[in-house]
Amino acid sequence: MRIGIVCYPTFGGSGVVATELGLELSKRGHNIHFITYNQPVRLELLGNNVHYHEVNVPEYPLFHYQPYELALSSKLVDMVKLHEIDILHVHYAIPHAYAAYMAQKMLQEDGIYIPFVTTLHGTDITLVGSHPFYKPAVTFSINKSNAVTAVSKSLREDTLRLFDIKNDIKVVTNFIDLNKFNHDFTDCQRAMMATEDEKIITHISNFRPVKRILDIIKIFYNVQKSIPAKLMMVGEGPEREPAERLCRKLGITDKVVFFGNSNEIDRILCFSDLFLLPSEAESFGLSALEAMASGVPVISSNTGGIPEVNEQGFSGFLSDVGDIDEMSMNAIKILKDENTLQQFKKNAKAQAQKFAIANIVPQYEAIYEETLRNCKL
Ligand code: GMT
Repeated sequence: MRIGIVCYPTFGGSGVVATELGLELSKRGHNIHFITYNQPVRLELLGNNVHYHEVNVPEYPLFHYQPYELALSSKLVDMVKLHEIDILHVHYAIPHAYAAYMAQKMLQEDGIYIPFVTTLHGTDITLVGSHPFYKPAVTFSINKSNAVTAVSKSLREDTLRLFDIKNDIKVVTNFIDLNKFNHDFTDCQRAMMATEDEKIITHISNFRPVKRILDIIKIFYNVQKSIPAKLMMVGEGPEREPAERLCRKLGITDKVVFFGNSNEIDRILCFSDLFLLPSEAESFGLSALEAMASGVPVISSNTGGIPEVNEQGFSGFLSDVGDIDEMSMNAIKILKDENTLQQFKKNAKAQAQKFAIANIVPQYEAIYEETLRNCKL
C-alpha cells in the first residue's frame, strides 16, 4: 500500500508512534509518505520507500494565526495525486483529522476517493479536543473518519464519554520495537552518571503540567533520603524551570541532571533503575513502555491507560495522582534490595513483550485493508 502518515514531528508520544509505525510498515513492503511541517525527530533515514514531504506555511502579516490546516490539506491533495497514495493515516485529531477530511472532499471533486484513518492519542481528546472551542470540529472529524483507533481502552471510553461519536473506535495500543531497547548492560555509560552504590531514577517527557514534574522532584527528594540516588530528567517544556527551582530549594541540584531533549533515550534507559511517571492524565504512557522494554520498572499514577501498561506489583506500582508519599514508599520498596530490584527489572521486560511491534502493526494493516475494501463497496 502507499500510505500517507500525518503527525506532529516533535518530541512526544504521538509523533514517535507515527514514525515508528511508518518505519515498520516500510520494512513490511509498504510505501510510506510522512507529511508534516518538519522531519519527524525519530525519522533519521529516508529511503526508497520512506519519504518526507514538508508542509510550508508562508508567513503573511495579515494573518494573526497562520492557517496550518489549510496548508496541510492542500499538501495532502497534492501528495495524494502525485504519489497515488491509497490511504491516509492521521495521528492526533487536531487539526489532522479535520485537514484530512477537507483533502478528501477536495479530491472527490477530481474523482479521487482517499480514505483516512484517525488515531486518537490522548490530549487531543482529554485536554484540548474536548474544550468547547474545538469540540464541534473534533466530533465532526472523528465521525467523518473512515476508521478511528484509540491507543488504549481508557482513551476509547473517554472519547465515547466526552463526544457524541457515531463511529466505531478500535483499540490499537502503543507498541515497542524491543530490539532497539535490547542493550547489553556493559554498553551502558552508567559510571559517567552515578557511583556504584547510587541508584538511577529517570523521567522522560515534554515537561508539560499534565506530567506533574514537581511530583517527580518531590518523590526523588524522599527516596534519596534513604537510598543514594541520582535523578535523570530528560526533555524540555514549561515545567523544567519550576523543577530546577524546586531542586535548588531542596538542596539536591548535585543529584539531578536535566538533559534537555534527547534522541538517545535508549542509552539513558539502559543505565536506569527506576522510571517515574506520576502524570495527571495519560492515555497510554509510551515512555513507561519504553522504560519497561529496557528492563526499568515503573512508579506511576493509576490514571487513564497507565494501568493497561504498568501492572501493579509486577512491572512496578501505581498510586492515585498526587500521592507522593505512596509513590516514594513504593520506589524505595523496589530499590532497597538488589534481589527485589532485579526481579522487577525482569518483570518489566516481560510486561513490555505484550506490546511487541510485531503484534501491533499488523492490526493497523488490517484496518487499512478493511477500510480500503469498504470504500470500494
Ligand atoms: O503526553 C505526551 O507527552 C505527548 C502526547 C502526544 O500526543 O504526543 O502523548 C500522548 O500520546 C502517546 C502516544 O499514543 C501516549 O502514549 C501518551 O500517553 C499520550 N499522552 C497523554 O495522554 C498525556
